[in-house]
Amino acid sequence: MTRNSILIAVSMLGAGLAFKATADDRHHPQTEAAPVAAAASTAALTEGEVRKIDKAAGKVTIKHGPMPKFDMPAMTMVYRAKDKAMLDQLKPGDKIKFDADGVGGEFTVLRLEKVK
Ligand SMILES: [Cu+2]
Repeated sequence: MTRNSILIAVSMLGAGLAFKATADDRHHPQTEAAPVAAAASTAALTEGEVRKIDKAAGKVTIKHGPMPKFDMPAMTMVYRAKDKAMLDQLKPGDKIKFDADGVGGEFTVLRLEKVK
């Protein structure tokens, strides 16, 4: 379900971009890279489920879907929270979407939102 919805979102973006590129091409051929970057950041949000929270350590265990950015398959792993306050609103079992990156050698959640 995760993979399919990402694929659908990406192909919809692709269709939109193709249309835009065609319309703008003659005047601004050098701007093509900008929409691609926007698409990448949209696709970077990964779906996951909170398994465990360690507020004292600022860590959260997330069962997440595939993360193409890290060439990572679906798995359960521990992330550091960029900001410990991010963990206040979470409890085990919550469904989330999040963005993560390697910060100081640790996988770190930069941003997350609960999925209703
Ligand atoms: Cu992982």
